[in-house]
Amino acid sequence: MWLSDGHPVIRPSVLQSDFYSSPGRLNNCIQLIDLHVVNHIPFKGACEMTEYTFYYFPVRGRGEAIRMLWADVGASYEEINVAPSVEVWQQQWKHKMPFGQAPMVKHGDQELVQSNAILRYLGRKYDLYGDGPLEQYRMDMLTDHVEDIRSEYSRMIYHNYDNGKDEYIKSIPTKFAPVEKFLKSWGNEYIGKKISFADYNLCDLLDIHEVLSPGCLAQFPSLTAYHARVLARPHIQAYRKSEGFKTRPINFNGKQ
Ligand SMILES: N[C@@H](CCC(=O)N[C@@H](CS)C(=O)NCC(=O)O)C(=O)O
Repeated sequence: MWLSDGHPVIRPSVLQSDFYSSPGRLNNCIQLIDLHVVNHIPFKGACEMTEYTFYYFPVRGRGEAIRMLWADVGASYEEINVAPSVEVWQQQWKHKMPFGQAPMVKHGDQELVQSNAILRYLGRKYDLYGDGPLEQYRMDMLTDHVEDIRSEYSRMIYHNYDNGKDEYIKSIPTKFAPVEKFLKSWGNEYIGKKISFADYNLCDLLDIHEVLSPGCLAQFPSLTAYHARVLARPHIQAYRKSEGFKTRPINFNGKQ
């Protein structure tokens, strides 16, 4: 209901000069252009056809795995930047989020929150949640591990970058060695036999660690091959060539 409270939903038909005067809005415009490129749908009227609305910050953060999943399945979405400024986030959006945090996805009349729950929802919807209890357990188990690492990474990035970065980098092998071992012993192309919601999440985690410490995955051959395999998927490749992806910072404070 709160979506109809007058906040401007950005559509191609309103790509007017005043939109370019605000960085947040410009970012949304870029996202819509990417939507057109990635999903091969006609630009005119594209928004009328979008299935999802994504409320998030203009960063990769906890949104990127969701964006990757949508890109890979060819789903259409429009993105609302909830933080063109910190004040706008705090005054206009934060209290509207069930847990006071983003991302949030609007799908039909459902408002979905908690990034991992959103990924699982999409996983169920698009048959990206493995086959049978064992595969699903493996996806859940690695998603929990990704969450543990992501939380620690975020604490370092936002609260202890200058003093904590080196120590964090030293801990990277300990974090990824078990994942290497699991992927190798399971022997699949992905976590399961076919791609799943959990692969986008793990792939994004690998991406951001390669940015933090280039070459840090090289000591893990299975993980390196797995990472390359996910990135080689045609829709993922196209998505990563888009301006929206290329210009989107990893984190809100510019540290990476
Ligand atoms: N468990 C939540 C965590 C969400 C979260 O930490 N969101 C951050 C951005 S990634 C946020 O909204 N920060 C702003 C705030 O807390 O005011 C999820 O996975 O969605």
